Amino acid sequence: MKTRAAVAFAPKQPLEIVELDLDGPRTGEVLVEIMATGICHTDAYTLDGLDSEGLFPSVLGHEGAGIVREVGAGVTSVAPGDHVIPLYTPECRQCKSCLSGKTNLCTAIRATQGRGLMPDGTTRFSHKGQPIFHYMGCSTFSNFTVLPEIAVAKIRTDAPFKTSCYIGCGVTTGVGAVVNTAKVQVGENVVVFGLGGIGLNVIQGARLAGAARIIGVDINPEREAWGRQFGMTDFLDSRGLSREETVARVLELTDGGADYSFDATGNTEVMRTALEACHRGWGTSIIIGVAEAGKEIATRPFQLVTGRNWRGTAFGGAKGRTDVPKIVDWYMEGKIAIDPMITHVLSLDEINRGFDLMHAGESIRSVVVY
Ligand code: NAD
Ligand code: AHE
Ligand code: ZN
Repeated sequence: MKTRAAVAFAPKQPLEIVELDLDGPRTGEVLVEIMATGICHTDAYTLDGLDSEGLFPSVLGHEGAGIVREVGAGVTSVAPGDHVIPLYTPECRQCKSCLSGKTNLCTAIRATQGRGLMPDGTTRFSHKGQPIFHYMGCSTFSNFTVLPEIAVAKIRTDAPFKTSCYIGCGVTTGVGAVVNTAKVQVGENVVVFGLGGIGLNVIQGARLAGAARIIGVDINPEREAWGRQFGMTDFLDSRGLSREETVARVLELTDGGADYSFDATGNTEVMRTALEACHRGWGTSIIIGVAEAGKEIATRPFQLVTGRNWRGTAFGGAKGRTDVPKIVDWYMEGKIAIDPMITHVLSLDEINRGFDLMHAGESIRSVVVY
């Protein structure tokens, strides 16, 4: 079949809206009509050539929601007409990682996914006879895409696509980092670095968990009002502050340091600040941000010797097929907010504007509606 898609033909170039050929679903695969997709900073990072796994030409996008239109042989868990959210972290329920109960990082198809291919080692997309790579196993910047069955979460049919697509990455990542990875307890102090599409969801996750102080740190002063809207109690404008000054301010506000800090910037210097802003003896810093290829984190080992912990989280530690439908329920029941964070709704033809708005700090989330 044919599908309209925004294709990343080369790094640092605007996406091009073209018609692609799309092969139908094979055994264990499903064809999904994407109804809406968010634009996450990770898409921008890959488009900017900063991802060590980045491949071109490819169809980016990993934060979508849509409807199953066709299923391949052997597919039993979803059927045409089902509403689904694509999962860049699938859940096979059979691999060592899924069975461990210790991680959400299913390994069933990670190797081919990282090479921009379906599990059988081929791509379903092509343009003028040339193969086009998949991205994060999702490629939601295409109106139609093919996904492995284990990489779709079936969701309720009354959830609007325009907002629930954000659960495909940003909402689940931010809220999940708090409730699944950190497991923040009532009365604990939380510090969030970077109040964008992910960090604001960390804030609302911290509020949900009953955190006492929720401190937001950003270099964009306009993010203060955004943070307060979702439960932030204190804001620190870190423009012009050294690491030591930022840490000192957090220690003052928290009586010695954060119980949990979160990096939602992807900046390795900020990651160090976030670790050092943790409470001596027990504070844990959780890295959410994705750093550009070649960057490394550093700190004095003394920071860890004296009881601070450094951890990371992908997709908020959520097991996609199990947890995503529950997060959709939380949204539909009003436990978490999504609508105000969708600041811009665009057509596929306008998708490059979504990247510009993100880089200019003018959007929280832009969503493309097909
Ligand atoms: P975003 O662009 O919406 O937000 C980033 C925020 O960080 C902005 O408010 C910006 O002003 C702020 N910021 C930038 N530099 C800063 C600094 N030096 N100090 C303080 N604040 C600073 O991006 P997003 O979509 O929220 O994504 C945030 C990060 O999370 C990205 O690195 C993205 O790739 C990553 N991410 C990771 C996962 C995961 O599973 N681990 C999932 C989604 C996104
Ligand atoms: N490909 C990059 C790493 C990118 C990365 O860490 N991705 C996160 C999701 S970001 C969503 O917006 C993730 O899920 N990581 C786990 C995984 O298996 O990819 C690199 O550095 O090579
Ligand atoms: Zn993302």
